[in-house]
Amino acid sequence: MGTALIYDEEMTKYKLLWVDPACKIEVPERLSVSYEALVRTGLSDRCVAVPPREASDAEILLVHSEEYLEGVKKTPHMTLEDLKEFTLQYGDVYFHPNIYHCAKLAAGSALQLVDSVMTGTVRNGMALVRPPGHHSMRSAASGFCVFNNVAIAARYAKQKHGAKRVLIVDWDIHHGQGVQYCFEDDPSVLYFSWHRYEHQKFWPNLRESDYDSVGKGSGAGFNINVPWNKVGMENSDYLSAFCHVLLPVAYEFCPDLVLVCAGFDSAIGDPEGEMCATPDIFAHLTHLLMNLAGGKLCAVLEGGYNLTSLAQSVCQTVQTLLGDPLPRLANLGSPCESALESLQCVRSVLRRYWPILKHAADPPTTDVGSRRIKLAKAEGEKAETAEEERSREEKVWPEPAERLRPPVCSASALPDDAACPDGLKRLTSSKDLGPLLGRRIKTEVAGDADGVATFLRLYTLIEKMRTNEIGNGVALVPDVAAAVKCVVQDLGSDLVNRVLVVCVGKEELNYATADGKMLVVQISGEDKEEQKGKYYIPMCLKKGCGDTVGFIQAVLGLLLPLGYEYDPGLVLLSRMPGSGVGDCMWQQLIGLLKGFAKGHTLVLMQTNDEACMGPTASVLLGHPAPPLQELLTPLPDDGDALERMRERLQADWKMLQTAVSSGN
Ligand code: X5A
Ligand code: ZN
Repeated sequence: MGTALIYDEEMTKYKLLWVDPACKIEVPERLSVSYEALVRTGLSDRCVAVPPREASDAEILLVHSEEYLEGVKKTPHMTLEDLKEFTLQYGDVYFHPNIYHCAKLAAGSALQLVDSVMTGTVRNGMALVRPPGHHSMRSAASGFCVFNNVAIAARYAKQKHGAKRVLIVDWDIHHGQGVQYCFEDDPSVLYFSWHRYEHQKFWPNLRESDYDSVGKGSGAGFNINVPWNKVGMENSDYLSAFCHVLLPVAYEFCPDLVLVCAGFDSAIGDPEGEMCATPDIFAHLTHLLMNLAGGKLCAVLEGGYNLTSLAQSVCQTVQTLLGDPLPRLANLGSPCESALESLQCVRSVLRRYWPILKHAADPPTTDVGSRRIKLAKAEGEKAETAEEERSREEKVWPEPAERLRPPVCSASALPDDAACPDGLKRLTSSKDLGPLLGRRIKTEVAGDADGVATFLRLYTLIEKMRTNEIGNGVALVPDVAAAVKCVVQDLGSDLVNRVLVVCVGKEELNYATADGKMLVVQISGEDKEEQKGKYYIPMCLKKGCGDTVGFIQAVLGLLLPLGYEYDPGLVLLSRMPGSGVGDCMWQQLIGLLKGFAKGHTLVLMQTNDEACMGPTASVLLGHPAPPLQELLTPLPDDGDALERMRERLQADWKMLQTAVSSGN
């Protein structure tokens, strides 16, 4: 099950033929440098090359009007003057004698990708296309776009492959108004877009790009706009939007297919977006979507105008689709006030439609909407100073770090009589512990044969992860609680800098974790006493871990943001026997946690809990987790508990914030 890559040099063969400052950034090199970067890094060789094809008239008409298609069809035969005139009826777009051909190939590429993914030829894939699509409307070209590639692909997936629900994630920095208009009243297609908005001052300057456009009629709630009202948004702002808005809704929506309007003008250095998120953020955005829809994900290129940033971002995306370990996102800042205001607004309008967001806070008290008009009036058309222009163009950022696949993906450390799942490498416990650890084992677990065996199994796995000889691993131990204690007290901090300890189920964890070397997050059905300090976070679910919606709510809203802010060097996931967590939820949890610590996840399970070895091994080996079906309405108590936890912790953990700080 591979990753498809669609590219054809033909789509570089059109360009702007006259002077138009608004269009000069949309150049053929966008495509060639992206592809060359994939070739240079060896990524393209690891993909399945799928050829594009032309979309048929019937396919284009799934989204566009006959009059519009007929109009575009004439462009290959037009004179330069006619092309200019034809172009004039639309905004920020240009035509060229070869663009109709390329536009058919771009839309057809998206369809080829959908076919490859929906038939199971590949697991996922990316199409590098020009022209982009998300601005084009039923009867109009717009913003460099001729046909709406992704919108056509969504309709096609429904019609040809029977997809019931399609999620479109538009991480391009412009609002894909064409996609919004296409599916506004359609509950079978959920459209999420974040975009530079600046209270309507940024192109395409539409009132309906704001957070309160949630869809119409039966499609109400299925259109999600996150307007960015300031430039300079960072990784933490993007991740917050995913954790606190998109992912909860996406899990509740439960798509059969994920389409990404993959524009990279949302990355640092882009002259259009002017944002500050680094190219490696796209590895995480991609990863966070890869456990939806059983992994069926199709990314289709949209914008991206800084050639360096674009090529790096494309590589990060494709490398993630291929399953390579995720880069660590060090020094994640806290989301900015403006981003939080947007998230608070959009969460508050969505809570009526999505039970999983039911507990979201009220909108901010200051009226964000009125600011739109006021600001637009006050600032007007402010000319950019030379200084501002320079600072916009001279952004520098480090090249993304190499993402090395370990020689062994997954390993196991098991008792001799336990079977090892296919694909996992069975390790025999190392005996060579070095002088320090040798001393510890003598003093602390002497005489306890089980304790010694556990210690050796964990040590062997952790040590091999630390040196990147193995990616992840699973250990079967006689007593999970004792094993966690062993890591927390004896092993963890000697070997790894920060360990994120995730405990599923009841477990006595009465040892100090105050120094930040460990962060313990526990999800259980047990009522826990009040949280002690910053590094021990017990989340109690009223109906226990079998309550899938409560569980995923806690994972997305609490565990993920904490994990991103903590940036662990190792994740220890322990499963208490009888926790009640369902297999699918367990697999989703492992899948999501693999985004931390370069994929170094150590799963601890009890020897008599072997039944879930298969599902565990499957996700550790890189197979997508099965979708969580039929999420029920979460218990109000759990929502409240989550909110109280957030309230209590957000001073220490900035990524937990979902609203502006009180007083604003
Ligand atoms: C696909 C895309 C941008 C159009 C900007 C027009 N279009 N000012 O990024
Ligand atoms: Zn764009």
